[in-house]
Amino acid sequence: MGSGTLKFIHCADLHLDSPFSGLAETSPSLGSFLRAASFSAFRNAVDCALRNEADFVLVSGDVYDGEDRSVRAQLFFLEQLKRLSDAGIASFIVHGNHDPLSGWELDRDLPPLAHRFGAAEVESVPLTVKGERVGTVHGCSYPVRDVRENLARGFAGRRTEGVNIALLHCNVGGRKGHENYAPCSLDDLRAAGMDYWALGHVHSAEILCHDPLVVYPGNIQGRHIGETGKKGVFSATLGSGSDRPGGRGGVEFIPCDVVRWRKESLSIEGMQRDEELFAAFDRLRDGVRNEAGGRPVILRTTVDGRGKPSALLRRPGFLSGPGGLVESLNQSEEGRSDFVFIESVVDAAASPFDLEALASGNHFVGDFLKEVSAFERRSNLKEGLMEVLAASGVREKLPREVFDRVDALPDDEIASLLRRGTSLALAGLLEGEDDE
Ligand SMILES: [Mn+2]
Repeated sequence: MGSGTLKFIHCADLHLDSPFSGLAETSPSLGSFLRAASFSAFRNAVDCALRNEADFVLVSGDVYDGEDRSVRAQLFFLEQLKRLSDAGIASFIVHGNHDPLSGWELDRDLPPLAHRFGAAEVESVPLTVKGERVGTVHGCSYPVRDVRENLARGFAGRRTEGVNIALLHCNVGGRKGHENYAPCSLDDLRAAGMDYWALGHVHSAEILCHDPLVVYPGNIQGRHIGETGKKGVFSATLGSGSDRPGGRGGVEFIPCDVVRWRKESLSIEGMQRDEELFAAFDRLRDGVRNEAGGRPVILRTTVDGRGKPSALLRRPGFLSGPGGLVESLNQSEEGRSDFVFIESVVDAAASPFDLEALASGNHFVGDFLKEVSAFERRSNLKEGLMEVLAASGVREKLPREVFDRVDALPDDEIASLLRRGTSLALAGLLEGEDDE
């Protein structure tokens, strides 16, 4: 073994051909852009390996989004591995819960320098760089989606001479929000004596340990509003010298995503005019656009604070629906490559009135608010709603389909409708409607 430094790219959770369900219906052009996003992000990762002249690339599972992977996704993946192989860059792949080996797959050859690990047990293959053996790569794929055993233990006792790298799709330390597949502890990983654990499964980038390096790169492209912020790969280095193989390791995060998801809030605190709300949306959008550095962004905005435009937000049809605020703002972004598309506006704003002071008053508005809070305190809002509808004689007049919709409302939605209704009623009672 000689001396030197190994350079490699570690990625995971490509989820190729991820459908981005939901937004495609809102905007067909955005839909087709998003449909291409997981592919473009992986192409960026491969470009990065070629540009940095990486020695090899690691792919730690969930290459495909679905067990029955699309032909397009399979052809694309092979094509990208071939680009690496043609440039003399080896690739090592394991499969995870989204793309276990049991799934349907085309019977095609991998490029010469690509190696895919089997699922029967941990497999160890020589790591050769520029014709010289520098160490070993160990890995194991999922035979089926639902792997509940601790696969990390199978790596114990496999360390060989030189640099040792392990690939595994797993849940370290029972992370919440991720299925508990191939559960293991950080101690299980440390015990195997590897130099680098190339993990997959958790969709946010995280370095669990620096010595040895234990790394989740996260997915390469956010797929929904729950996956916000930068997504990409780690560019890693490890010493391959015989003095301390695997030492002097380091990682650097490199974004590869082509569209970014963000959640931001916008405060209407103290606002008196609609003009101020629109100006605030413009400022928010410009700020988000600047920070994204040319990448398009899909943005969820929560409007909060107490101000006069709260009544505007609650106007039926103002926010969503045809011709509403969201649609209008999005239309003005069409044709831009650095668009900021508003996924939704969540109304968490309050009216400018001091509800507590009003509720304690001995007048009609005070009585109204006392009624509202008595209703809110009920343990079962749906039951309460049905009683009110029956007592007012509305219930028997409701058409069947309307009644069914009311009957299907969960309590949290009834509470939110009640807040909106209260705010609208207060605006009418205290300010007077100005547009009738
Ligand atoms: Mn995944």
